Amino acid sequence: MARKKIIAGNWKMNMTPSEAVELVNTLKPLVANDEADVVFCVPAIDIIPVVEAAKGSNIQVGAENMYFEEKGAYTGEISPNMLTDAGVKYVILGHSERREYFAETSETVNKKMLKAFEHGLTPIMCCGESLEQREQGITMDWIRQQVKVGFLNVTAEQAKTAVIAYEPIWAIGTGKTATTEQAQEVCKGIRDCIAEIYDEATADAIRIQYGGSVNAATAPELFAQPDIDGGLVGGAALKPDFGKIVNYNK
Ligand code: G2H
Repeated sequence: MARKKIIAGNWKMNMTPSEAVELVNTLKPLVANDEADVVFCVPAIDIIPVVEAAKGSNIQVGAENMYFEEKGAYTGEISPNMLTDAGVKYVILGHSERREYFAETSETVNKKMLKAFEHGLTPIMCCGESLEQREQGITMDWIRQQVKVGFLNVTAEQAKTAVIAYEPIWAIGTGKTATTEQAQEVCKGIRDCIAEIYDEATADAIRIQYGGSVNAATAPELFAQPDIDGGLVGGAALKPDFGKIVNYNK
C-alpha cells in the first residue's frame, strides 16, 4: 500500500501570534506539495490565527498537546473539542519534552490517544529512546513498550489513521540526526510491533515519521526509506527551509 507522506512542523514554544501569521504567510507558497500532508503543529495561542492565515493553502493545523477530559476544572489545559472547534486536525501526543518536563507518561498518552480518536483528531504519538537506552541496547524494548501502552484499547480502524513519530531523544535539537539506517531500523521495528498488536493491514496503513534535527539536507534520504513516511520537524520548521523539506522529492 502506498502511504501518503506526512511532514509536520512542531513549533514547540516559539512564535507569538503575530510572528506565527508572518511565518505562515512566508511558508504558504513554499510548502505546496500534493504528494504529502503538510501540518503545522503550533502553540495553543497561535491556533486560531494560524488556521485563519492558512486558509486557501494545503497547510493543515495541529496542536502540540491536549488534555483527555472535555471540560471542567483543569486550569491551564486545552480540550479536544476546543481544538476541533478551532479547526485543528492533528495533535502531537507524548513528545519527549512533555514526558521529560511535564510528567507525561505512556498511560496519560494512551488516555489522550483515545480521546483524540473519539473527537476525530489524528494523533501524532511520539516515542523514542535516550542515548543511555541506546547504549544499553534496549532501544526497541523501550519503544515497543511506549507503543503498546500508547495504543491500548485503540481499535485497528483507528490505528490505521494514526501517526507515530520516532524521535530518538539524543537527536532532538542537537543537530545530530540519526543515520538513515538507524531511523529505518527503528521505524520498521515500530511497524512490526503494530503488526503484532493488530495485523499486517494495520501495520501497512499506519504512518511512521522520523523526527530529530531533520533538515533540508537529510530529509530526502530519510523520507525515501521504506518505513519512514515523513518527518516531525522542529527547528527547521520555523525557517523557509521547511519548504525544501516538504518538497524533498522535487
Ligand atoms: C524533535 C523535533 C521536532 P528538532 O523534537 O519534534 O525537533 O527537529 O528541532 O530536533
